[in-house]
Amino acid sequence: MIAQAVIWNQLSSSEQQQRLSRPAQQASQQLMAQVQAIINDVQRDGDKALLEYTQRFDKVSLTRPRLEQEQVAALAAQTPQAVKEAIDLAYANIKAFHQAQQPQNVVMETMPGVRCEQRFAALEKVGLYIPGGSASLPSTVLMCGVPAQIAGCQERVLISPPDASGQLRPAICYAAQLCGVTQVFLGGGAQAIAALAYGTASIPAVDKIIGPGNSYVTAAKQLVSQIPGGPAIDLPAGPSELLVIADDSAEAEFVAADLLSQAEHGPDSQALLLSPDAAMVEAVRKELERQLAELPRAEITAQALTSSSLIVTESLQQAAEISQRYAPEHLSLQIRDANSWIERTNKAGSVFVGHYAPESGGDYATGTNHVLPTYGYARNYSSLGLLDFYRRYTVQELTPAGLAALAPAITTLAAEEELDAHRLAVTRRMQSARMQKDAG
Ligand code: HSO
Ligand code: ZN
Repeated sequence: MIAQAVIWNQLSSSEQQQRLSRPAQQASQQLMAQVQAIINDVQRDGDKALLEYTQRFDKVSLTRPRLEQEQVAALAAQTPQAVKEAIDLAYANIKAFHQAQQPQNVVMETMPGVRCEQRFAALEKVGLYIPGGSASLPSTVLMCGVPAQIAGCQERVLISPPDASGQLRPAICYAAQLCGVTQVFLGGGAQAIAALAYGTASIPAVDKIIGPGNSYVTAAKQLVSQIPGGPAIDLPAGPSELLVIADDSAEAEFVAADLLSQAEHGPDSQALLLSPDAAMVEAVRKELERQLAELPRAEITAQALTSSSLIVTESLQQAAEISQRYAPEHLSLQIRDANSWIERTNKAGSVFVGHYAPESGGDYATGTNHVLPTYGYARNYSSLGLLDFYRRYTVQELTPAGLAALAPAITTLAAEEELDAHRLAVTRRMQSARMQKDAG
């Protein structure tokens, strides 16, 4: 049974809060402790610990975590032709859209003789975590692998939990090959993240860990990012979320189909509908019931729907305000003149505009990235993009005249901060014969 719609203005503020809270909120103390213990084991025992956890959690006994390039190639070759072609098309679009995100270096003179630059350098080693779980996601390989390839990261290490036969699905291998992944390993969960962070005899320690995951993976990424000198991480990408804003121009059948498409990801996924049109909300509710019955993953999907809500708002404006407060991973605007609402609803990882932009379009093939901030982090984190595979650094060069122009400010500030050595690094130059000579 799909829950009845609620009217936003009739909810108390704590009920409103409850409706917008995520089912899998922040990792508990207990989960953190469990994950830390796994990380410690992998730090100490490397591959051996990783393989033991793979045996325990994935129920697969492996002799080593590495999948050799020939095995990857052989598996990739088993991918059905239609799947290869679909991956090829998605790859082309994702590549085109991410290639257009190429960062530009900045060079300028802030004052005559004072040249400042901002440059970008690709990260050398990136670890791409591809979740396993109830669905195998070759599309996630593309979302992480394509920007790593375009940026030119030298080592692009993929790790993903093995299937029951101790391998990866052919389509995962095919996508990995397209993205020129340099090494492929078998492993999942916190143990895989720990292996990428500390390195093992067979797995290199990486500079940054990229990719979505369940609450264990997310907790492990947070913990390893605090290791002194440890890896950077991308963004908190947890269970999927979709918020749809619909008006009376929407098609209830499409709206329900989109809500179900995110709900089917997992029991802790969340789907919300906001509409000022009560009749539309009721039509969507009926559609959800009808369509849910036909889904192969109906059980998971129904579970996700228990933490989902159908909400009648007083206006589109109110719907927009609620969306900004919730900050969904995906926002779908199935309303008239949808483009004009984007700015007012921009706290979202990715926005789907109009009646013909199903959320699953962005999951696979439009070209946008599907690794997006969840849990409301769309408020302050960005969706994964090409820039996440670079670091930026700055450069400055001063002529004698440039230094002379800056000297009073630098020496005054150094004196104010009582940092005399700082001041002297300038005055010694100013008083030097060398500088007089070079100034000409
Ligand atoms: N909607 C998921 C991504 C995905 N969907 C992969 C299908 N495959 C999180 O954005
Ligand atoms: Zn999806």
